[in-house]
Amino acid sequence: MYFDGISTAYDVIVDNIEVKHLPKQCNALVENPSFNNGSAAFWQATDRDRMKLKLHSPGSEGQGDFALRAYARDHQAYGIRQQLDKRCFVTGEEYKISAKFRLLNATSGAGVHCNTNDQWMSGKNCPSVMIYGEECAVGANRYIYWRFWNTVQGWQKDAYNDFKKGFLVNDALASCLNVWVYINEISKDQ
Ligand SMILES: [Ca+2]
Repeated sequence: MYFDGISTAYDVIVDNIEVKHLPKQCNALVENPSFNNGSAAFWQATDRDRMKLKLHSPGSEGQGDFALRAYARDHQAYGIRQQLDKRCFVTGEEYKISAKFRLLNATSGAGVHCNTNDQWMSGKNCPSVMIYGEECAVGANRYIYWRFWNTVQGWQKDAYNDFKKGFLVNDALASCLNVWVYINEISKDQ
């Protein structure tokens, strides 16, 4: 560790320098998954000026529990995202994504249906999850978009609905400089 580029006209005073090892958290890759402390830390709006994020209660555990609500979105592409620890993505490793989703009408706030048969952005598709890799050494245009469509049957409009998908890390994903998880491509009317 060294400092340079500081003018010799100044003295340099430093205190309490530490280099800490931050352990990889590959078993629970997503930080702050359940908003338990009433905090949305680690989560971002995909486009800060075109939508809003707010904690929402009841969460999936009922009253007093929190979930995160993305609303006032002016395009289907907008949603929430979190950057993942890309050191966890080693070729051949398997991950399981799980989440609980609700959909509310953007105007009335009432629960709404979606169609799990729609494995594309139909305007009626259920919430899905995307793994997005940036600046990858392998892959089309050096970006990876893996969308995991929601195929859970029997969507209940007035309840939290389970989402579960698995994926295998390949060389392309393992090569990316940054990896994000996105929840987006849901009709802006929901
Ligand atoms: Ca929660």
